[in-house]
Amino acid sequence: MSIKLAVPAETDFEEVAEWIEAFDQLVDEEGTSRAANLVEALSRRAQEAGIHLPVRLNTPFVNTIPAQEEEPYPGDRQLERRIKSLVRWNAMAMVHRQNKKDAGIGGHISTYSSLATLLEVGFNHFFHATYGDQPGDFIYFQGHASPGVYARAFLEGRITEQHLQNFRHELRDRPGLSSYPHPWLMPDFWQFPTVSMGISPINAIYQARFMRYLENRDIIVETPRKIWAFVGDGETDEPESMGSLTLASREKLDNLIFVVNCNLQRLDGPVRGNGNIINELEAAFRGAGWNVIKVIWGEDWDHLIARDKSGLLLKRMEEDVDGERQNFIVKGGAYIRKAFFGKYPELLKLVADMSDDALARLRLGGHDPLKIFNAYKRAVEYKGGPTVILARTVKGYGLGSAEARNATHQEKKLSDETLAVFRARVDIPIPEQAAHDGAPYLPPEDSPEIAYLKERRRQLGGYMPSRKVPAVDFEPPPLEYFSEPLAGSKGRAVSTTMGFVNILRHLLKHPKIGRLIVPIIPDEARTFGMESIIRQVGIYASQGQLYRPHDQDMLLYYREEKDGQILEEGITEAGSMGSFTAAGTAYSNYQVPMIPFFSYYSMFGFQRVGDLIWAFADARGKGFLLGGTAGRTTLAGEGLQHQDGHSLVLSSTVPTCASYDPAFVYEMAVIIQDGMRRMYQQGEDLFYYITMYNEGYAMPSMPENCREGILRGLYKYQAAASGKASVQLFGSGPILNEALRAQGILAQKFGVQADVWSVTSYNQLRREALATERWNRLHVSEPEKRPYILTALEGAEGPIIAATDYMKVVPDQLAPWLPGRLVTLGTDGFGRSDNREFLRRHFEVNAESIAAAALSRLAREGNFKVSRAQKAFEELGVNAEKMDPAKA
Ligand SMILES: Cc1ncc(C[n+]2csc(CCOP(=O)(O)OP(=O)(O)O)c2C)c(N)n1
Ligand SMILES: [Mg+2]
Repeated sequence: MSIKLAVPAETDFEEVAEWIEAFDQLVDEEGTSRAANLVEALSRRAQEAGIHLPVRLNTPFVNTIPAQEEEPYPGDRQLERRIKSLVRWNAMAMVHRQNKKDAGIGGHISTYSSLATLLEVGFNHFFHATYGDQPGDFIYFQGHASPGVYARAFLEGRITEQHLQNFRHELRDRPGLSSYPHPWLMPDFWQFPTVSMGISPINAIYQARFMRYLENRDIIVETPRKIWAFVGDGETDEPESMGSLTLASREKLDNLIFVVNCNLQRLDGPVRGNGNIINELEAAFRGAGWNVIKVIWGEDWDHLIARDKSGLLLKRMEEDVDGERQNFIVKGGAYIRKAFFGKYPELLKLVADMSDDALARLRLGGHDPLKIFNAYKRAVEYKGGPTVILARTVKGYGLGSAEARNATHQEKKLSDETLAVFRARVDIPIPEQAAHDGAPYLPPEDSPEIAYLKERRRQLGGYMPSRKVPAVDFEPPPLEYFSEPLAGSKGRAVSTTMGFVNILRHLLKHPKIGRLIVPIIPDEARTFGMESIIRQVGIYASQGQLYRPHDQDMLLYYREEKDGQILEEGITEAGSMGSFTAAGTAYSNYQVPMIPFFSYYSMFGFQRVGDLIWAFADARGKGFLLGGTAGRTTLAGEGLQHQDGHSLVLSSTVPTCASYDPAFVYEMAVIIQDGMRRMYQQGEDLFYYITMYNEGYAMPSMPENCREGILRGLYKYQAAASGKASVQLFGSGPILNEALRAQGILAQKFGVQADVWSVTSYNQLRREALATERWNRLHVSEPEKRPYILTALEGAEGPIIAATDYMKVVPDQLAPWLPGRLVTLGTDGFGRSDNREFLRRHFEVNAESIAAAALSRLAREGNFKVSRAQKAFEELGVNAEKMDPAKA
C-alpha cells in the first residue's frame, strides 16, 4: 500500500501497527471498496456502542490522487514548459515595462506567477473553446492574473506588441488593454468580470445552474461543457465565495470546477498564518458536498514519500501552520533542512544526499503539470456534483527574492538582477538591455513552441477567452399585445405590482418570446402576488417534484417541474443576481436572448447586492430588475429596515441602468415593451430598474400621445381644470395620486390652478439634459439644442413642486435646468412603522404638504398673500414646527 498513515502518538504503537498491517493486507488483497465497507461497518459499530467518533472532514495532508493512480502526461512537457516560460516572461515584462514608463500605473505579477501552470495545463489540454457547433467552456480567470492571459494571447497572435505597450493605457493609445477582465472595455475578449473578490465564485455557481436550466428546458443542447472558476485562497474569505456552495452540490452541478490557487497569501500577508487554509477549505467544501481534490505535493515529493518507510514524513507534512510554510519558501534550502526535515533525525537522513538547492527546488503540486493534469482529468470525469481542486502554489513563483514574501502581491517592477536571472534561466533570446527594459519576446511563427501552442488550441476549438455576440434575430411583441394593461383597471384598485404580474403573465404566454422569459424571485412571490405565475409556468426543479404538494387540490398550488420556468431562489438576493447575470448575458454566452425579470424587495437590491449589479453592467447584462414594495411611505407598517427611499439614487449610479418610477400600469407596459426592443432588437447594452408599489388604486387607460414622454421621463398627465396653471406639480409612483389630490385642493380651496405631470424617470431626463448640455458646450458655433425637460415644459409657468416617495435628491437631479423653480418633497430620513397616511404626513409628501409647498412658494414670489398661506397651513394640518423627517 503506498499511502502510509501518520502514526498516532498517543496510542499503543504496536497494537495500532498490527491493526494497520491487517488493514493494509485487506486493501492489497481485496481492494479499496471492501476496505471502505469495513471501515464504514466499524464506524457504525462504534456508534452503536456509544463511542463518539469525531466528525472528520479532512483527509491526510497529501494529494488526493495517489501517485500510482496517475496517468502519464499526454503532452510534450518540454515544449509546454517552454511555452509557459514565454508567457511568464511576456506577462512580467509587460507589467515591468509599463511601470518603468509610467511609475505607479500598477499591474500584478505575483498572482499569475503562482497560477501559470494551472492555467497552462488547462489551455493545452482542457479548456474547450467550442463543442462542435456549440459554445465551449466558460473560464472565470482570477482578475489579478490578467497579465498572463494577455501574454498568452500575444503568443497566440491574437493581440499585438502594441497592445502590450498599451496595458493600463486605455485612454491615450489604441488599442488598449484593460487592467482586469472587463467585457465592457474589451467586448471581444473578456466574458466575465471577476476582479471584485467573491463575484466570480458565486456567479460561476449560478452560471452552472443556469446552464442546466437551459438544458432541462430544451433551450440549449446538452454538451460536456464545463465552467472553470479560478479563485484566490484569500478570495474565499468573501461571503459571496462560500455562501452558495451547497446549491452546487444540491443541484449536482458536475459541470462546475473550482480551482483554488492556494498560494497561502493574500494582499497583506498569509491567508491563515496560524492555520491551514487548504485543510480549512477541504472541510468546508467536503461539508458542502463537493468532490475535493487536493494537489499539494509535486513529483519530487513522491520520491521522498516512497523512501520514507515509517510514515513520519506524512506526519511532518501536517504539522506546520501556513505562516511557517511560507518561511520554507522565503528562507530557502538550508532552512528547509533545519526547520522542516531537522525536526526528526530520521527525516534528516532521508534528505542527506540532497543539496540545499535541491531541497529548495522540491516542487509543490500546483506547479507540477502531471499532478494538475490528473486532477483536471478527474474533475472533468467526475459525475454527480461539483469539484474543487485545492492546488498548493507559491505566490510570485520564480521571481527570486519576491517569492512568497508578504509584499509580493504589490510587486510591479523587478530588479535588474531578477530579470536577468529569469531571462537566463528560461533562455529568452533578447539582449540584456532589452530584458532590463521589459521587452516582450515573440518566437517566429514556425518555431516549435508557437506551432505546438496553436495546434493545441486548434484541437480544443479555438482561442480563449473570447466573447461573441451573434447577429440579432429578435422581435418584441408590439405595444398592442399589452392591450389589457394599457386599458386600465375599470375602476378596480390595482397596484403597479399587480400590473407587472399581469404583464409578465402575458409575456410568458407569447408564442415566440414566452419561453425566453426568466422570472427570478428570492422568496417573495407571494408578496408580489405571483402565485398565478407559479401555476402557469412552474418553478424550475432539476429533480422534478418528488412529493405531492399539500395544496395540489388548489388552483394555485406550489408547482415544481424539471422544465419549470421560474427560478425561485430562496432567500438570497446575491444568488438571484447570479441567476440574473447568467440569464442577462445568455444572449452572448449561450447565443440565446434570455430575458430575465428579477423581482425583489427594493430595499434589498442595490444597497445589498450593488457590486454584483455593477459587475452585471460590466458584463453588458440585459434584463429587468423590479424593485417591489417600493417607496418609503407606500410600504406601510414595515419600518426602517424595509422602507426604501433611495434605491433610485443608487440605481442612477450605474451607467447602463435605465431607472423608472412609474405610477400607472400602462406606463410600465410601455417601458417594458420598449426595453425589450432596445436591448434585444436594437442590441443596446443596457438594463432596466423599475420600481413597483403595493398600493392599489384605479389604473387609468393610457392617454393619447404620451408614449414618448413616458420613455423620456415626463409628460403632462392632467392639465388644470380651468384656466391657465400658475403652478406645476410633479409626481411619481403612487405619490402622483397625492399630486392629483393637491391639484384639487389648490383649485377648490385656494383658487390656484395647477398642472400635474407624471415623472417616470428623473434619471433619464437628467442624462439626456447632460448629454445635450455637453453637446452645446463642445459645439459653441452651432445653434443651441434644448434638453427634453425644457421643451416638454414649454409654456408651463410658475414654480414646480416635485413630490416623490424617494429622496429629494431624485427630483433634484433636474435642478440645473429649472433654476429657481424647483421645490422638492421627498422621503429623506429613516422609515417608520405606520400606515401610509401617517407616513406621508411625517415625510411631508401627502397632498396637503404638496399644496402647502405650492402656496408657500407662490407667497414667497409675491403671487399669493403671505397671511393666507400661513392660515392655509393650519387648514391643511401642516405643522410648521414639527421635526424635520430627514433627521427624525
Ligand atoms: C471585493 C474586493 N476587495 C478587495 C480587493 C483588493 N484585492 C485585490 S487582490 C487581493 C488579494 C487577493 O488574494 P488571493 O485571493 O489570495 O489571490 P492571489 O493573488 O493570492 O492569488 C485584494 C485584497 C478586491 N479586488 N476586491
Ligand atoms: Mg492567495
